[in-house]
Amino acid sequence: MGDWKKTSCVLCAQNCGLEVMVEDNRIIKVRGDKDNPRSQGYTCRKGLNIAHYVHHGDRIHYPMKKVGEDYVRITWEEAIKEISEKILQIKEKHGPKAFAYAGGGNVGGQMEVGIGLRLLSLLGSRYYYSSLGQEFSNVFWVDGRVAGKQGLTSMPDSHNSETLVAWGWNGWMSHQTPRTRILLKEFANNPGKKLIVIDPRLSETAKLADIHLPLRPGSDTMLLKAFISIILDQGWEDKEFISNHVNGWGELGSLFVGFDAKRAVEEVCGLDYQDVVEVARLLARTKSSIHQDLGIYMNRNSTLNNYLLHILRAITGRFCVEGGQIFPAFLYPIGSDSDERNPKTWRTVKTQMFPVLGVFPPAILPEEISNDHPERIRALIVSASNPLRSWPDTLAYEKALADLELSVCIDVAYTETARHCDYILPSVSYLESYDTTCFSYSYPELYFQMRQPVLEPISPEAKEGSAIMLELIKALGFMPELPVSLYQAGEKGITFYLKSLNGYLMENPQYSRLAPLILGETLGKALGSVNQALITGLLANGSKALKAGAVAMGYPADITMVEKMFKDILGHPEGLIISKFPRDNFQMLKTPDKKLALVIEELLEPLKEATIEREKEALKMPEEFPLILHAGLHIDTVANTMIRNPHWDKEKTWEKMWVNEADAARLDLIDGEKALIKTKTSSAKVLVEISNLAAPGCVYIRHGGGLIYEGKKYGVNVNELVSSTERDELGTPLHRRIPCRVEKL
Ligand SMILES: Nc1nc2c(c(=O)[nH]1)N[C@H]1C(S)=C(S)[C@@H](COP(=O)(O)OP(=O)(O)OC[C@H]3O[C@@H](n4cnc5c(=O)[nH]c(N)nc54)[C@H](O)[C@@H]3O)O[C@H]1N2
Ligand SMILES: Nc1nc2c(c(=O)[nH]1)N[C@H]1C(S)=C(S)[C@@H](COP(=O)(O)OP(=O)(O)OC[C@H]3O[C@@H](n4cnc5c(=O)[nH]c(N)nc54)[C@H](O)[C@@H]3O)O[C@H]1N2
Ligand code: SF4
Ligand SMILES: [Mo]
Repeated sequence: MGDWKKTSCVLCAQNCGLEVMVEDNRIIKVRGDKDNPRSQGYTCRKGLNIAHYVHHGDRIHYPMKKVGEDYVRITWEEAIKEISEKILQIKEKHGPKAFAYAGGGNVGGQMEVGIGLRLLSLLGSRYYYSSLGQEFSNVFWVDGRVAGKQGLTSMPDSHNSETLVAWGWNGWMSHQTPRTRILLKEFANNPGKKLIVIDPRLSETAKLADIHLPLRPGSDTMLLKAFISIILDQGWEDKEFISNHVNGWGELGSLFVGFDAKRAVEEVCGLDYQDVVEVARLLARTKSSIHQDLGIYMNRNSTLNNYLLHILRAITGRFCVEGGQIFPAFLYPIGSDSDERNPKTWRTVKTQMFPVLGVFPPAILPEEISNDHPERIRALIVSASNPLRSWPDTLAYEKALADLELSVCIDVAYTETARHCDYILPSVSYLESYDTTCFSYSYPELYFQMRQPVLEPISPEAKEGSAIMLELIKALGFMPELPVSLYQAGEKGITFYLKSLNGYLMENPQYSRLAPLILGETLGKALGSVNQALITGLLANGSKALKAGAVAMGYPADITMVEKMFKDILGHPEGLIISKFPRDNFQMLKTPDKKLALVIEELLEPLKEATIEREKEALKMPEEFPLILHAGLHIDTVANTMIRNPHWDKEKTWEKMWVNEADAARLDLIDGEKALIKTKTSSAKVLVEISNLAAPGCVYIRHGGGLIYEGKKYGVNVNELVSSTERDELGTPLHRRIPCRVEKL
């Protein structure tokens, strides 16, 4: 028998603690890890199937290069040399704007991003694209204004709420909060707690709801405005909270006066007015929190809706309070602020798009590559992301990759994207390396887990993504000659090393911006892992609040803190609490006065213009495409594109399209037959499944279909059906509202 080893699931952002039994370097059993302080033994079906993520027939075993239509094996030396030479040629000829970096990390690990972004900036470019730019841009942008920093997004403190609103979130399937199913069952069974689901369909989560508001798809703006006006009309707003913690309400409040909530609710949203009034009361008068998700994020009016959600929470006094919306603690932020009002913020050459949180939206990338602007993107490094299955408009992406002068894919698997790149470089998987993510939010205690390898590298030649990036940086000549003493310092413990590094940087201030690279290179050698070295760097650069909280827990207040904490981290592969943040959650705000800055000038006009008449008109579907395609359900047979062996999905959901009974009857569709779905972009054959989970007027295809495994394609890649131009003002795709029609075959 093998041993149980502690790790975590890497298949969604929850990173639940797992224990795996390993025999002959294979995972043979999996169970939830009760010792993990955050997930406490919780797992879902996907976590229990994690072996499929590492053991499958499409792992990449060595560097490869495309020659004609085939890939040939090359050595690491050849790969790094050829890629860096090509980069230098492109830089020389076309300048820094020719480079883009995509991905670099996903829900399982992000240590590579720190090095990848520095490579990009050493080349002189800021064109970083990631999946964050196709779901969170709108909320991150709104947070930048209201909370004072992009990406400073509040999380529902749902385990302590009395009312939980699931708004465009199907938590039963997608999780997105610790121990979700336990939480949802608690709400369903406890008469003192109310679960409200705002979703056009009777989702698995809606089936558990105390009140389900099956609103007309896309009518969320009207419902939000209605909630706010009802609360104001009833005098239910929290006046004390508003006067103590909110700036700008005086100016905003008048915009809701005279809004005909009843008419909006009944005529636009198609809901029962009394139900809506009751939910407004629960929002205002109980400990409420709201979890919004892709039904809001990837939908029309996303920026405005996120803004209205902030207004709703602020006037009901739900920010920074127990059971409300909490700004979580973190070791490192999810990204760095990029305010588009600053003239130094880059825009793209073709679409003139700006980044949010330093991230450009994937929907524009094909256009930024396939054009004839002299400064178009010509070289792309993509890592830990699978644009050809995950990002909108697969066909445009295929063309774009072919248009590049250099494309490099770093992955663990021979993915749909890898198959279109000039070079494929093998990374060790998240279960074969040290890594961590910033998504495992907690508050006020800062939970942290550094995953430790539970398997030997399955491909002996595979490396950490961060180490690969570092190799490229060295080959490009960006790394100075470092003194041997710095390499040796790493052997003498982390404290000694950090002092030596500080000394070196004091003497060589010109290299300060290279600090993480130097750390990764020198301490990384000593520790045998660049990622581990980077984590010590994150600890050393932790915020004041983090350090004060660590000292309060007994960590030393000087530079020795890092070594002590790092030892504890290594000694707790199940994760641990490393700091306690101030209980006063308002202190987490980045606005100068620690108040919520509720006025966003740019959104005042759109807010006024969102009238009942205009919304009614805007919600009409075009005659040619009368149905709404929900392009990508996140159900429990999907793990984004992380699991490659299709056979773990016994229900073969990759070929299905869900449709409700009335629509099926109208379209003369029979359960189990093939039908044709057509969008403005393309068409596909799908297997009809008639289901009461589907809302009238909508059809559903899961996310992550179209997998190519061992040369065979499985089902529909829904991103082939969407155009990259179906996006909003921040570049977010409208995947929850793709006009389509379905035809009987
Ligand atoms: N099993 C599983 N879990 C996952 C993932 C996975 O691949 N598989 N992926 C993870 C990731 S990266 C993410 S981002 C999350 C996504 O998690 P979710 O956002 O929960 O995923 P969706 O399946 O898109 O569910 C969105 C819900 O919004 C509803 N909706 C659609 N249109 C509207 C509308 O107009 N208004 C409202 N109010 N609601 C609407 C849909 O009916 C649907 O129930 O899941 C994570 N968890
Ligand atoms: N149409 C449509 N498209 C969608 C969605 C939708 O609802 N509809 N959902 C979107 C959402 S919310 C998200 S978050 C994205 C996710 O899309 P992506 O950013 O593509 O993320 P993943 O599919 O999780 O994984 C990406 C890649 O990481 C690789 N990988 C796994 N482990 C490692 C590792 O250790 N190192 C390296 N280098 N690579 C590794 C995997 O093999 C995979 O190729 O998809 C989005 N795409
Ligand atoms: S997929 Fe998410 S919820 Fe399921 S076990 Fe993994 S981390 Fe936990
Ligand atoms: Mo996501």
